[in-house]
Amino acid sequence: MTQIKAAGVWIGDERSMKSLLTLLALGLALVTVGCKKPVASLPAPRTYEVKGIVRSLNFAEHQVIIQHEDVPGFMPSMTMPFAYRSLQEVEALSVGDAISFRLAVDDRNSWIEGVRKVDAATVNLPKDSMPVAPTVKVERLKEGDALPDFALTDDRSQPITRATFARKPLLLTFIFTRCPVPNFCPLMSRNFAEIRKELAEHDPADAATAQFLSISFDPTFDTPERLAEYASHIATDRGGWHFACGVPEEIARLTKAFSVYVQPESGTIVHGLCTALVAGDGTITRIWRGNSWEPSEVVAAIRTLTPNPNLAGNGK
Ligand SMILES: [Cu+2]
Repeated sequence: MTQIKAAGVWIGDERSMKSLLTLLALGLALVTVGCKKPVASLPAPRTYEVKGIVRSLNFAEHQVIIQHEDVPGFMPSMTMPFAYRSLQEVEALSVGDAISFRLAVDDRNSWIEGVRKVDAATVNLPKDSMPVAPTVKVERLKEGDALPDFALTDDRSQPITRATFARKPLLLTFIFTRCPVPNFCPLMSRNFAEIRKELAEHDPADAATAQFLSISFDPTFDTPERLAEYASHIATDRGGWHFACGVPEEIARLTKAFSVYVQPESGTIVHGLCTALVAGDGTITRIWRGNSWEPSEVVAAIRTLTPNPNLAGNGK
């Protein structure tokens, strides 16, 4: 079951995906029965019929980047990554193909299904839609590199820099509070909350030491006040968890350093994801890209940075 991702991103070949899907369905059914609700009451995902143009294919991360039409009642036309569940439906696609698909959204995930090629003339993109940003080659920070210094402001309106987190393990990620896609920024924040909960339950010393930083790449909207409001919905106790904003140049510098694709478009932001673990000496020890990582693997990585003889052998 370790291969099942909370994000609904699938690892493995399609047969194992199917069996995993079955296991997940069974697991959900059991949980639901445990909650004394009939299986049939599992909320059905909301679905939207959408058309768009394939802009990129990322089979490694189980995503198709699609420039899509307006999705009335959900989001405006934009170019963004979509998770798929059936490789069969997308493996024959090429960049530039016009497609129709069903966008399914539930509380935790969004994905596309029923993908079909259609006549490009039937795809209704806004006339002023911006061209897709070229993929710029950037020098990525790698595992083993030093965390660059930065100057940000947190949700308590306090200045924070690399020195704020010195000598303590730091887990950082990039989000924006208006993100409408449940398995992107909202998932990152849920995962951080889960990691903190796991640490607090099993390794109180680690929980007290580890620091967390969610950096917004929406500098014109995410003010310290908005971040504080957002944070209050995510964690009641957020000691050691900072939500940060900064001037656009500083945010751009950081997102580029961590190779987080950020493209403002049609009132929202098309973006990638990057989560990094920094050791107390400032070394970036791990980088997770995308949304398919598990809180438990991050917890394990944090534990390796906080050797505490009193907790040796506490492998829970
Ligand atoms: Cu997002």
